[in-house]
Amino acid sequence: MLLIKLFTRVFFVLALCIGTANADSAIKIENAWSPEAPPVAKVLAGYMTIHNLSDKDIKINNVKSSLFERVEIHITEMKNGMMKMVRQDNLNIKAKGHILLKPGGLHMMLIGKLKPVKAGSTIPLTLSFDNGETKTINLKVTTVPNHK
Ligand SMILES: [Cu+2]
Repeated sequence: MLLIKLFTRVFFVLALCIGTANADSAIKIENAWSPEAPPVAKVLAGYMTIHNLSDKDIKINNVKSSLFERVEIHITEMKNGMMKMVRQDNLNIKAKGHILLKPGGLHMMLIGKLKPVKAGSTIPLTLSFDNGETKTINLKVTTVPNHK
């Protein structure tokens, strides 16, 4: 009888541990925002901070939004004295590190707007990572920068 009780207890603790491990996410996204653009604009930008809380590097496989035809990750660079945007596929986030997407640097390029986007509303964005995680966040559409 005692043995059964003990076994039940051990099993319960084990189940609890597995449950916690599954609930833990390696990715944390903060300060997601998009500057308000004129209604005619078909392309918008998205900014945020993406943290990798795990001890392994994680790459961004894909980003999409139901309000846009497609989403790309770009970096703004100076090349031969010209500002140029370079597409960043499978962008890496170092173990225990983070990437900062902000005006003038790394950013999400939201291409081919399908519906009107007004200040005060949100843009849903779904990011998938090579650790198997998928995260859906909302970019706050605002005139006020939200980055730190
Ligand atoms: Cu861009």
